[in-house]
Formats: sequence, structure tokens, C-alpha cells
Amino acid sequence: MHSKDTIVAPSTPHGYGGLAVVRMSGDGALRVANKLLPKTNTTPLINRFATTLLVVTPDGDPLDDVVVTLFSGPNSYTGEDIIEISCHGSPAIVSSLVSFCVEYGCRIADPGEFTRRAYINGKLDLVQAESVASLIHSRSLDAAKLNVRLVRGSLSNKLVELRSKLIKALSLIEFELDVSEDELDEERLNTAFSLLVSVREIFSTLLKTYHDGRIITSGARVVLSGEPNVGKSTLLNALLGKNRAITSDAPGTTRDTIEAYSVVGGVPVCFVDTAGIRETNNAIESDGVRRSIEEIETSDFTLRIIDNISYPVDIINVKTLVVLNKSDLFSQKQLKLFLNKHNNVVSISAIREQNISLLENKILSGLLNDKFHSADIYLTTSRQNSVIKDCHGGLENILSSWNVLLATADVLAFEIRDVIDNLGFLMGPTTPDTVLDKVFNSFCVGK
Ligand SMILES: Nc1nc2c(ncn2[C@@H]2O[C@H](COP(=O)(O)OP(=O)(O)O)[C@@H](O)[C@H]2O)c(=O)[nH]1
Ligand SMILES: [Mg+2]
Repeated sequence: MHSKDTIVAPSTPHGYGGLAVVRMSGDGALRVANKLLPKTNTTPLINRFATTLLVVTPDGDPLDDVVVTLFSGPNSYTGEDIIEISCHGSPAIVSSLVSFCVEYGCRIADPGEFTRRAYINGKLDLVQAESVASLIHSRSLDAAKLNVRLVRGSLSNKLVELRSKLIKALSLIEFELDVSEDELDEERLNTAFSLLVSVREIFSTLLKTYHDGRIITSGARVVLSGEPNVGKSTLLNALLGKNRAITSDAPGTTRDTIEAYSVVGGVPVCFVDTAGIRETNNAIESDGVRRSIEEIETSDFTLRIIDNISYPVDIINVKTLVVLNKSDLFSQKQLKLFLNKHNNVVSISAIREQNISLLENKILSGLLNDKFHSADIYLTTSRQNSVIKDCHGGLENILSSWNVLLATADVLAFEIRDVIDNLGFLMGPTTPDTVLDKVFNSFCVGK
């Protein structure tokens, strides 16, 4: 990585569109932008001012009428000079613009390099930078809302607050180490203890948000399982509101698993329709059955679909919901009797699209601890979860052996410093390059 290079990349996806955006960042951005303009151009580029201009090829032929905006560093996304060119959305124009920028001295940006520079230049911390990638990949409005809160610093601000409490506790202990001769100052130690307790409590609250945070931002896999012909594929179509899967009264119609995306109560859900589970001698179908079982094991939630009220409902599993389909085939009396006996079963008619919203509500309750998404801050990545887990564990150890540690205050100080360093690993700037590569490689080029 040569941070002195001026980098260039298209920021919009490849393909035809009304507009496309090409972006440059670095000391040379303004110079390169001026080279794209005709020699006769007299309109200066002004900071944060959108200017309509003609860009030309190196031979001086008109290429496109574009809008150029300069964001002078350090008050820009990357902290460096940025030029954004909004051109007409033809891949030919975009690739020509990028190659002319390279000809004039730019280098093509690596994936995530714009955001990596923002991080290096102190514009974002690592939690915020990671959330930029998640924001771009948001598959529901609620996922986007949660990610934008993270980009705007909801979690980072909380972590800064926790770090300063830890530093305060550490400085109280270190003060004791430096000044106290024989008697330890009880009051100062008690203050340090309470600070550490309050930080541990917040870590513990944060850890509880990870399950929901991951499901809301990364989405959930929900498997439709059950014997052939119970109506799994018909239900998939009802949940999607369109005909995605082939349905038929011939058992074994669905041989392979079918995946389809939808949003349930703000949560992006990948529904997986399976072949259904039954004994079969058909090699292709039995492979489908094997895959159905694998899917159930790795999913976040399973709908166990039945179409028979004499079916033994013996599934006691928080990750599984029993759904009685084809309710239209039973009398009200039969249904009532069955549901009274099994109050955790939902009855629906997939073909008539009856009770589908009730079912969606139950799916949401099964997926999330709090289906109203009411926490202020969520942990969303496994990296955040594992670092906070380590920090929480570190504090648990310190607090549970507080009296022993007081006898060796330097060990106590060392342990607290370890928790602070761990937190730094999550936010930057003590994060090793290997972790940075992992974070930024998940980005698209141009961000
Ligand atoms: N009466 C009734 N028939 C249904 C319902 N849902 C599905 N079916 C029928 O049941 C048969 C099997 O459906 P399908 O979705 O292919 O079952 P799968 O093998 O579990 O995927 C088809 O003939 C569907 O039309 C329902 O709610 N009521
Ligand atoms: Mg099917």
C-alpha cells in the first residue's frame, strides 16, 4: 500500500445507467482532473462546488459532459483531496475516464482503499469502517438503518466512553502504585472497582445484542422442512408473494434445495425450500434428503410443515416451529381440537394464503430475542463479538479475584491494561495489518 499514490476507481457498479461516478483520492487528484479538461478550460474547480464541464480524451476529442466536484483534504471522506466525476452511465465512458486518469498518474484503487485511507487518516475508526461495507450490502431498510447508526459512531462512541472509564480505573491503581507507601487508599480503590463493574455491565449488555444484530444485518436462513407433498414449495411461493418454486401433487417434485430472499419484519431472510425428508430408493431424491438434513442443521430457524392432524407433534426446539398446512381441508372443529392440544403450532393454508402474516410474526419471534429492534446499539460482526467477549472475560477475572490482585497491584494494572489494549484491537489504532486486510478486502473497489 502506497498511501502517497493518487488512486482512482469507479464507485458505481459496472453496467449501463443514467449516471456513473468515478472517484479519485490523493495529492494528485486535482492535477489529474485538470488534465481531463480541455486546454482552453478557464473554469476553476472550487472546493465542494459541483461544476458542469466537458472532459476530453488525451487527443482533445470531447468524451462526455460531466459534473466534477472537488472535496479538498482534510475535510473529505478520505482526509485527502477527492475528485468525484459524475459522468453518463456508459461502461465505455467510465473505463475510458479511469484509464485516462491512470495515464495521467493515478493508480487503480484496491478494494476498500478509499475507506482504508479514511481509517488511516483518522476519519473513521475500524468499527465505523466495517459498518460502511455492511451498509453497502444492507438487504433491508432496518439493516441499513442499523448500519448507518454504526457508521455515524453509535458503537464507537460507547466504546470510547468505556475505554476512558477503564483508563480512569487504571490511573487510580497506578497512582496507588506510585505514591502509596504502605496503606492503600480504600476510597480510591473502591472508585476503581465500581468503574470496572459498570464497564463489565455494559459489555455484558452489548454481548446480548449480538445475536439480533447479526440476524438484522446479515440476515437469517429459514428452512422449510417436512415430508414430501405437505406444501413446502407452495408455502415458499406464498411467503415470497410469487411463484418461485414448482409445486405439484407428485411427491418428490422438489429434488434440490431452492433459495429465495425476502424481508420479514425488517429482517432479511433467505428461505430454503428442501426436497423433504422421507425414505427413498431414488439416488437423486435421497441426495436431496441428505441436503435437507444438512440445511436444517446449519439454519437459524426451521419450519416443520405437516398436513395431517394425526401427526405426532413432538418437536420441542426453540429453533423449530411446527406449521399445520392445508387448514382448508379440515373442519373448524377438527382444527380447534388440534390447536387446543398443541398451542405452539400455527395453522395456515399456503394455497389460499391464509395466516401467512401470523406465520411471519412467529418466524420473527423465533429469530430475534427482541423483534422490535429496540436496543440503541447492536454488535453486528463476529469480530466485535469476540473482542467484547474477551474484554468482558478479562474484567470478570479481575473483579472476581480483586482482593488477591490488590496484593500485587502491578499485576492488577497489567490486567486492566490488557483489557484496554484488547478494546484498541477492535477500534484501531493498535490493530495489526493482517486484521486490517481482512476488514478492507470485503469492500468493493471504489469505496
Ligand atoms: N388444499 C390445499 N392443498 C395444498 C395447500 N398447499 C399445498 N397444497 C397442495 O399440495 C400439493 C403439494 O404441494 P407442494 O408445495 O408441491 O408440496 P412439497 O412437496 O412439500 O413442496 C400440491 O398439489 C399443492 O397444490 C393448501 O394449503 N391446501
Ligand atoms: Mg416441493
